[in-house]
Amino acid sequence: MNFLSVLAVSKTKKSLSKTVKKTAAKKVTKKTLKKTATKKPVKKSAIKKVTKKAVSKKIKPKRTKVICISHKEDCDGISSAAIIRQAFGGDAILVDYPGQMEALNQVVLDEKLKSLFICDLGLSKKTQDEFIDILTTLRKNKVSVTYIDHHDIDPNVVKALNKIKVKVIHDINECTAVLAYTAFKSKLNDHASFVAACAAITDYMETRPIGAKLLQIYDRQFALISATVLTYNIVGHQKEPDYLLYLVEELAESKFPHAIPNTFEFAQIQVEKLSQMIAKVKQGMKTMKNLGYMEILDAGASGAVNFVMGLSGKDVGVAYKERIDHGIYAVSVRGSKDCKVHLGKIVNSLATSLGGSGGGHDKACGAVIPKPKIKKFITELNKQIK
Ligand SMILES: [Mn+2]
Repeated sequence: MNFLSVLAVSKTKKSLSKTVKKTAAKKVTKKTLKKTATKKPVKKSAIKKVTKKAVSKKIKPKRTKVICISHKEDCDGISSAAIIRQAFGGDAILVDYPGQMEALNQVVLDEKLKSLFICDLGLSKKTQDEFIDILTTLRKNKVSVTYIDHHDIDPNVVKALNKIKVKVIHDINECTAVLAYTAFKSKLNDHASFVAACAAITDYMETRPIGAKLLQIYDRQFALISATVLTYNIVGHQKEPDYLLYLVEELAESKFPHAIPNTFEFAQIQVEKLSQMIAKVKQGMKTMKNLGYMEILDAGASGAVNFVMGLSGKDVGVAYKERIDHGIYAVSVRGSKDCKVHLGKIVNSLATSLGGSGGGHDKACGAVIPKPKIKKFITELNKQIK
């Protein structure tokens, strides 16, 4: 459902520092790296030398750690992390789009990292080069890297990743959790198919070939209510990283969403908030020829965007929320069934040209737009989607 929806930007660093334990030596390395990076971002040889020096003073630790960096904002990301955890163990680092690169820059410093999985995190023109650079460093350090995703991707990025022997599991026709389930089925129990089916539902991909087969194992209504309650718990706990990690653990341990304490009660609170959102959107929404749009002040943009599209009567809806500390707008875009253009591709180019970033699927995507450019983003998008 809400991939590039970009919810909480600020908490990622905090949750990261909790997850990734840093030794003193690493801290020094990081400091040096940061200093170097701000002066000359490409001076990699210098960084490496410093890293080596710091490390050589002690015994090189054995690489044993498994880490999965996954999308924290929706059921597909959380379910993917749970499936990787069941198949390979290890810990999850849950991020939103603005926190994606920061997380990668952290794990690259982890001398114990053995294998890294990156799930349900699409790339944009702005992030793809840095992504390849970081993964190149990881591969040089003999870290096994698996990238599982279903967002639109530049074919040159796939080529570059194949070249450095990153395992790329990419298919725009199924959700990430279904791709992960299919790839690692032999390491998973029966319940994992339910976790994948829930992800397919919330990503609107339960009618795709594999997604449909998995859903058909279960009673449809049972799967729908489970997926929906899980989604409301994920969306409503975006600022509580520990709770999201707890959800990953419970799903990895084959718990049904209803068996996790208080999930239905919490979902009821979310449903009530959403019903209030309908009234707010009716009041505050504006339209242009080809789209409806609205600035959201007190909730996530991704929770409102479907209402903006639906209630505007247009085939494209845009909802955006200011990230005050960052000087940007987090933007969510949705298209109806009648929307014939690929919104993810258009938004990727447009956001990049305005100094932001973005992308995603044909009918659902998101962007980060510098604050002064938001009006331009909307008027340009309106022009490009007719
Ligand atoms: Mn997804």
